[in-house]
Amino acid sequence: RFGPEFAATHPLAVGPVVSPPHSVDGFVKEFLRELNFGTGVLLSRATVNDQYVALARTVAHYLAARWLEGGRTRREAGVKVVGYLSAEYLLGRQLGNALLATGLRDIVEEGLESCGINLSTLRAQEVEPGLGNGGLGRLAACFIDSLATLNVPCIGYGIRYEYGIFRQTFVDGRQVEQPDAWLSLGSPWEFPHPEAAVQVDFGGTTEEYVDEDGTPRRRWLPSWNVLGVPYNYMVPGYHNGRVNTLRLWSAQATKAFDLQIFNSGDYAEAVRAQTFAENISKVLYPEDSTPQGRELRLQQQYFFVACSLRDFIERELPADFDLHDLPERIIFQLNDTHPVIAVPELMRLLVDERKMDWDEAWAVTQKCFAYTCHTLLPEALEVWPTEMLAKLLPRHLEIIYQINDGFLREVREAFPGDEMRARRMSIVTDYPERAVRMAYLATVAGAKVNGVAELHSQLLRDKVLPDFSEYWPEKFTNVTNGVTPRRFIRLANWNFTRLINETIGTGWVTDLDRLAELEPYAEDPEFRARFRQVKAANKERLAKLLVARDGIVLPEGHLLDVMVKRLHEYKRQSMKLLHILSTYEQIISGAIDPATVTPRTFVFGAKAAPGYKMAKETIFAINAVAATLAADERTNHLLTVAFPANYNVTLAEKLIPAADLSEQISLAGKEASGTGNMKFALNGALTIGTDDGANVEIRELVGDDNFILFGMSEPEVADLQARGYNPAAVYESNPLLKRAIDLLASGHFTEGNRDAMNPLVMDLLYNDRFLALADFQSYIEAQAKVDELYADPDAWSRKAILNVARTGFFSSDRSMREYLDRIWHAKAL
Ligand code: NBG
Repeated sequence: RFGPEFAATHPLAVGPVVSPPHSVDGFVKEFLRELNFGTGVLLSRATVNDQYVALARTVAHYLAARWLEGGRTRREAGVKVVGYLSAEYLLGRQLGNALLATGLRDIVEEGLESCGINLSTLRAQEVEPGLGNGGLGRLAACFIDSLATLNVPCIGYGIRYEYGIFRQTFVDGRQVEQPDAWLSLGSPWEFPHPEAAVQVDFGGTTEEYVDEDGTPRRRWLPSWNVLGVPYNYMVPGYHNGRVNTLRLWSAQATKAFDLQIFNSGDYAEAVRAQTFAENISKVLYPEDSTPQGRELRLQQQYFFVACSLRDFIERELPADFDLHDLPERIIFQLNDTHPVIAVPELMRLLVDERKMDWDEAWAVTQKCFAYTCHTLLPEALEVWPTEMLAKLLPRHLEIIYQINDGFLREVREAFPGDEMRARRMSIVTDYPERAVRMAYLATVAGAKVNGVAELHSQLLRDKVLPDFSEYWPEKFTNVTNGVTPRRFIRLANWNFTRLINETIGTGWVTDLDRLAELEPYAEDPEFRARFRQVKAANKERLAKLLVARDGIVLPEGHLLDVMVKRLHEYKRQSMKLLHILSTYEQIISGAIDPATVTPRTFVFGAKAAPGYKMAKETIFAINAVAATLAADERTNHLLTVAFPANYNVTLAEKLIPAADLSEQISLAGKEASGTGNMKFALNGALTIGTDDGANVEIRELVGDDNFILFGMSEPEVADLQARGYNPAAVYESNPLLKRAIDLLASGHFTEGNRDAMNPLVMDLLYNDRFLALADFQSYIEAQAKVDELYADPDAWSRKAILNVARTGFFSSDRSMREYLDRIWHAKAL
């Protein structure tokens, strides 16, 4: 029975693979089998972690059946695949999402109960894979979720960091970073394939040689290498049977250690090469939007794209595939500049290794890539010194020069005599040092270039890449970001989900525009009352969590005002703090009657990059204010500041559904899009925000009456900066602001120690790069309007419901459809 015949025909060998039965009995059998034979323990002796691992593995079996099938049908159909290249994926916990995708939740809950196990206890055991910093990484996770749900074949490629984004703790109010050892208990969601490891070369030199046909060619003679081991993760679609792949690469030494040196007793030296190699995927760089140009980072970038291109070409395509047709089978999306070194790598594969003609290879390459820019901050646009490239990737540097030569030839032909333009557009710059501008390389190579919100795409065209958009207007486009409704409404906000389902059915989960059907219910007092019950229940759930997690007590009945995002000056957490300080100062100085103050709890969640001084000073200030306010009997029933440490996806899922007010207060023209803003609106919070990023589109959709706008517009900002901005003068001229800052500087929050607040105070007064003082008055007035609106619960909930009903546009399913139609030209299977 088990001869060659079996191997060639039986479903167990070639598929279709059958999933375990979807029944309580079927599940319990699988679960116990996994616990016994996968984990090697008896239920009677199993720890919570054993149970969690066995459960995760069991659920993974159900998914794997579909995964294997999907991979097979995709390869057979020979369709175009989206290769999402991203250095970050901020996935969040996997178990809840897998249960949702498979529809197994109720079966699992009942089955576990019959074993005396509580599902929520096991869910709480999961450590989230924090393989990203913030919006960019979370966006990648939302996108792959949507592609799976749209039944579009996609392989997400990235890095399996051994340590993800650091765990934030506070010591005396200051941020202290702990390594994120997310793998210390193992990860039941990954499928390692050490046998499929790919070699990645680095260093060395290049040389010219003459090939068999007598053609002179160049080749790379690298000096060292590492192995990339693929770890596969399943990315399930929602209730559609599709499971895509996320393939994360882990670096390993090609040679574990030197036995000769080891035997001679120098143990450290014997493993040096191994340690060096494995450093490449050791830890995520913790800078959000402001990367430091470090050599290890370039190693990481090249490492994962080299693995990914090889993987796709050699393992996903038939052996005899003609690479001239590559654009029919793959589109690589460059998630910011981090993976852009893939461009010269593909050229090297085609020209050096496959001996394709340069021009043909360039034509192929230009069709295989598209580039998304996620920032406007000049310091965030990656630039690699040619010296570093020459040392690490000498052949790639030559290829970049050759690409640039060809491109500049084109530019000079198109604009004869305009040498300044050619210099401005050159991929290689000489100032302040000779370096490669990765955004330019991506723009030249990419079939399309997009920004992530209307305003951002416009500023990208007009301010960051004006010469390029003039030259190639049709290359530039916008795709406004989105978020997955599965994780951020359906999973995170079950209370609200139930209400929505009862009102308009369940179709919205995969068709978020249908939230529009809620619009008439905004006028229904009973629906509004139920909406308020949902908020109250979510606040209660959050309060329970924060007591247990952080020992933070949330007062009842407060307006919940939330600002969660990375700590960055342009996002202006310090302006939020000034609002709190001003309110507090006015109460204690007797300027306002406490009875007129709307009781508010301000929640912050924010990690600062470890080397970002001013961001860390801001964290210290928030914590100091939080502590002082908590102890002040005059105000603590009215104003509470809560700053739970280590904000992450798991906490976001509890915080966002509880929020009344969403703080989106970046300086206009600085936040490319924001995606938290979308999650809050979709969960029924009102936004107080500037005209920045996707706030603009949120406001347009929900209407001016349902959005609290303040602050300068982007042209006004540009204008003020051109005229010369003097924060100290604003401070002198605004008594409210002056009193707030004076109080901060007075030592009131630091037991009389004035020096402690000095860095922040001085920066606000004499630098204030992001014009917090300039927008302060407008912000305070907008906050007063918030209080006024909140005083009428019915009117407030009406606005909140309209926010939900009108923001279905911000589903990442919609974003993905736009990429598919306008950029990728790929289809659902
Ligand atoms: C971030 C932007 C956000 C945006 C996300 C996702 C980087 C470089 N950019 O505004 O700051 O929402 O990308 O597009 O992290």
